[in-house]
Amino acid sequence: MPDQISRRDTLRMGLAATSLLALLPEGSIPALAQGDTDVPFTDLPKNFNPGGAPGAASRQLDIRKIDGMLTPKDQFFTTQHFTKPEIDPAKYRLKFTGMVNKPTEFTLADLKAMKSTEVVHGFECSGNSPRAIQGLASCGRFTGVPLNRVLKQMGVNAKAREVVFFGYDHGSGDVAFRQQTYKLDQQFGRSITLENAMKPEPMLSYAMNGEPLTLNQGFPVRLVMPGWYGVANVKWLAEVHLQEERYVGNYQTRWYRTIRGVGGTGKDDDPETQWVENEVTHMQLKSVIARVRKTGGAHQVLGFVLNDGTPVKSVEVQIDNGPWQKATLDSANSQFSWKLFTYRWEGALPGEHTLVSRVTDANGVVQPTAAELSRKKTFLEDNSQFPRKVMIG
Ligand SMILES: Nc1nc2c(c(=O)[nH]1)N[C@H]1C(S)=C(S)[C@@H](COP(=O)(O)O)O[C@H]1N2
Ligand SMILES: [Mo]
Repeated sequence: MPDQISRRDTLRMGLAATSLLALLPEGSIPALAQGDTDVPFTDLPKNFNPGGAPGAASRQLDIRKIDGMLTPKDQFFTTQHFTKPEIDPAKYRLKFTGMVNKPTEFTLADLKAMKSTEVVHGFECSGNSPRAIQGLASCGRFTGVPLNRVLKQMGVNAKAREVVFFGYDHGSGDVAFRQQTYKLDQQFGRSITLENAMKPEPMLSYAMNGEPLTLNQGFPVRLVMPGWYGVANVKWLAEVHLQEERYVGNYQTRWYRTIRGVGGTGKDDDPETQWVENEVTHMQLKSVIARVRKTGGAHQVLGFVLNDGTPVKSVEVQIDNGPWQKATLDSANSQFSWKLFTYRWEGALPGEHTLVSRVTDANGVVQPTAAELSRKKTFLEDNSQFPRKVMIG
């Protein structure tokens, strides 16, 4: 019956077309065409050099160079407190100690032999801000073993509540106690609750973008904490220690905390003001304009969003205090990647312009302005809107 056949064929073709559509990248970053040029920013500090001197210990990402989801390993930002430990991969050991049923040591080969997973993880240092032109941020595809699988295999004592991660790096650090500051040898350590450690995301990672971690990124193994600030992602991982008590190491409870005024009229001396102190944990919702290119007859504004993994509702761009306009989120974005966005700017006139972006998440949280963050006394967790200045030629 030709009629039926043709109906079936039509149906099949329709299905094929639908599934093809689902694969087509909607709103992906338009590829650079020949003749496209970058528009210069006029808000950069003099002698702006985010890459630092060759071989410098710390490096920032030149966000004007972002052209895709993954940051190449030779551009990925890096920062740390001490010198970088050079570890012989053949001698590497990762120890699990404390309140585990079977204290265990893993070699790198042991970890690589386990079933692996991947996550695209975009993160920033909690000290990243407009002052650093937001260069303490990057995004990589990390491969490794889920921490919860290792903990479950080993068995955790029912009383354990805290999981502490120590790096192989250490050095002299300032440890404050009341009016005294001591210079003491410190091993880099950070902790999370056992509840957070048992979530699916934390990963013992040994590869980024399909290659072994670089020395800068924590070779041979680092903790990857999707949705958390950089500091939680302990590099050169040496030991995972389970305990019942809170861990109060220097880089947990003192260096990485934020002090904010809450309540009252907003004046510091208002007796109604409460000064709330918190540890630096999940990333605060932020968007950044990174790059502006002249392309065809218009300009393309490109930027990124960082947050804790909550779905993003919208990103908007405002030009010269005009109306907020919706930007397009990139189809390659995933829950814990940075979220790339573009905005097509039509009819830009020659001269200097101010561009700013703001992001809103699915819970209705809106990225604050700098003025709205004025009650935050300490400089970490600056997720304020970042107005940029560009010169159209
Ligand atoms: N072992 C160790 N891990 C560490 C640090 C450190 O000093 N030692 N610094 C943390 C901080 S403050 C940040 S922002 C990130 C930076 O990670 P990256 O160098 O891969 O970008 O590493 C974190 N992990
Ligand atoms: Mo950091």
